[in-house]
Amino acid sequence: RQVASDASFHSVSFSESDHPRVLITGGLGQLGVGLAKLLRKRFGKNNVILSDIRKPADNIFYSGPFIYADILDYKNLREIVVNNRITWLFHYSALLSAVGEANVPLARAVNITGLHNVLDIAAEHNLRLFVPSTIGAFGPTSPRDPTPDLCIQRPRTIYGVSKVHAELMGEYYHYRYGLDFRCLRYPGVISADSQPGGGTTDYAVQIFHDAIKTGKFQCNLKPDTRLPMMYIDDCLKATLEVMEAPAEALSMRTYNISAMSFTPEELVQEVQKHVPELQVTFNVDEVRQAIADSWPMNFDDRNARRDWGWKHDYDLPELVATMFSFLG
Ligand code: AKB
Repeated sequence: RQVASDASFHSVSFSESDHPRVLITGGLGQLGVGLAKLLRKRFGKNNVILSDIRKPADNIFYSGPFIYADILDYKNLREIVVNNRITWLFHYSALLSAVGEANVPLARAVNITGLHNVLDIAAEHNLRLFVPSTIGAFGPTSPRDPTPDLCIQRPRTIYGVSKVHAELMGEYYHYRYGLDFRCLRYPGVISADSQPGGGTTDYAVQIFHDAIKTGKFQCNLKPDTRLPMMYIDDCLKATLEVMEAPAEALSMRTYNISAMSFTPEELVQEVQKHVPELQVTFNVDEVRQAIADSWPMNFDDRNARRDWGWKHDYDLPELVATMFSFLG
């Protein structure tokens, strides 16, 4: 009897463990809620835990498990991983480029010390770990058009420095301790139902809200500033795909991913096809402009396309039409 109940206990936990048990840190930023939705569809609602240090809105709280997790509190994070038998961790806590320049000590703590905690816990508990990197991991001495996976990386923002550090530390833990570290360098991400916070590419989200609300948009970058961009669904799709890719398909652990590149001028033209009366003025923010001028203009993602079949679905016209169909 004792043996039978033990066996049935094991068979239940075995079938549950067919799916990864996922934790998303920094889950209330631009990408976490959308990622949780995608992963819950695939792995089951209760296998995906969203976490943050902020209080979630009711709809987020009730749509699946949510937990308080402070990545700077090593014991709190370890307790969550252990108690919930986490097997995959998506580490989204970070201060973005512009807001990082406004508070360097906090950016250093969250983006670097927080990453160290996550890496140690992931290595100790044998987790598969995803850490997003960015076009911001490149700098003025990198080739900008296009920017390949492997080239000079000397970023001049604390955000960029912390992301190069994350790439190198994750790869080091992979080769030294066997950590299953996977990393994508994201372009600027454009989403309808979540807002970015404090990035250089934020203008490309704000324009949609302003076009609908006021018909007036003030752009904080120069009209000809070209940056790589991506619609959120493509970004989340790539993230899940690289996490599911068989290890032997990955010739590298950090990949550029790309979908399109545009300037504010080109985005305005496309937006005006939907809102012809939109009025645009340019009021350049010097900090953001200097950052953008040091970043890639076009991103070379051939390695991702070759190794694990990355393919984007949204170009500029589809992106703009989709944004208006959500917001309009
Ligand atoms: C930012 O602008 O800081 C981010 C990014 C490109 O990493 N959106």
